[in-house]
Amino acid sequence: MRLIACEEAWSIPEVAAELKNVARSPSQSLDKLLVKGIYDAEADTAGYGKMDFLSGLLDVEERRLPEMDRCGVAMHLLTLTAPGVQMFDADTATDLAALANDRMAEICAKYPTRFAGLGSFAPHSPKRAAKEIERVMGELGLNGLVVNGHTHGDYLDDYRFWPILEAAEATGATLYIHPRAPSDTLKGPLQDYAMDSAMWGYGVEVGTMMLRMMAGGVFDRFPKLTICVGHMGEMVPFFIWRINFMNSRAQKVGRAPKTQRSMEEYFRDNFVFTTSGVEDPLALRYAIDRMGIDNVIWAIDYPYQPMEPAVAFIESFACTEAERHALCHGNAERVFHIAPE
Ligand code: 1WB
Ligand code: MN
Repeated sequence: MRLIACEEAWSIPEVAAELKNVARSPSQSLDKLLVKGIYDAEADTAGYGKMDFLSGLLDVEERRLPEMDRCGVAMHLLTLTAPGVQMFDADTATDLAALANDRMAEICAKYPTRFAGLGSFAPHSPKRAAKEIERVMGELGLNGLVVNGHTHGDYLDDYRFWPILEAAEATGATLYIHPRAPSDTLKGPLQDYAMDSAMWGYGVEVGTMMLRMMAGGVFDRFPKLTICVGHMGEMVPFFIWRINFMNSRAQKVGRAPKTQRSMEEYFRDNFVFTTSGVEDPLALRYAIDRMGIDNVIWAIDYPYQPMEPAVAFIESFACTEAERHALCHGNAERVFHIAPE
C-alpha cells in the first residue's frame, strides 16, 4: 500500500537562524519556550528542556529518505515547521516564506515520487501572501498551503485575512492549519506542566481557530475552501455534537451570527484532518465513523514523532481495504493534488 504521510515537518537554515533571533528577543510568546529549546543551543531552558529536533528538520537526504525506505513510507508531504514565519516582522516573513517555498519546490522536483510540499506565506501581509499563494500553486507547483495558528494574536476569521482565503479557494489549495502555542491572550493557565505545546495547548489553539472560522461565517463567504488540520482533528470531532447544538442555540439568542449551514456541516464539508501524533486506534475508528472516511488522512508528524510506530499503527489498524486505501493515500492524492501511482 502506498503510504503518503501528510504532516511532515521540515525547515531551512535561514528560517532556523531567524528563530534563534526570536529565542534571544524580549518576546513573551509561549512559542519562545519551544523556539529556545530547538533553535538556540546556548539558551537557558531550565524547566523546559533542550529538544534535539533541528537536525531532523533540516535534513532530507541523509536520514529522512533512508528512514522512509526502511519503514516503507512512499512520500512525505513537507511543511515548513511551526511557528513558520509568523513570529517575524512582515517583510522578513514574506521573504523567508518565498525562500522556503523555492527550496521546497527544488526538493519536490528532484524527488517527485518521494516529496510533495505545502507552501508558506506571511499572513501579516495578506496582499503579498495572496500573490505568493498564486506562485506556490502556479509556477512552483506545490500541493497546498500551511499556516501555523494565530499571527500576532489574530485568527483567520478576521476580514483582514480574506485575500489569503480568497486566493486559497481560487487556486484550489487546501490550507493546512498546523498548531503553534496559544496566543498571548489565550495562554494564561497553559504555561505550566508542559501544557503549552503538543500535549494540550496546540489543540486548544487550533480548535479555537477552527471554531472562530466556522461560527464566524468564513465558509459562507468561501464555500469551496478546504481546511486541513492535524492531530485527529484537534479534538473537534469528539465535541462536534455539542459544538453544533450550542452554536445553534447561540444563533437563536443572537450571541453568534446566523450562518447558512450548521457547524457540523461546515466541519464535514470544509475540513479534512490527519492522524498526526495520535496513534490511537479507537480514536481513529471513531473519527472515521463519525466524520466519514473521505475526511481522514494518515500522517506521522516526523521528526516530532518517530516514523516506525506511526507506520505500524496504520498498518495494523482494523479497517476495510477501501478504508485503508483512502487513509494511506487516496484522500491525500485528492486533497493535495498528488498524482496517483
Ligand atoms: C512538537 C510537535 C513540537 C510539533 C513542535 O514544534 C511541533 C513536540 C514546532 O512534539 O514537541 C507538531 O508539529 O506536532
Ligand atoms: Mn506537526
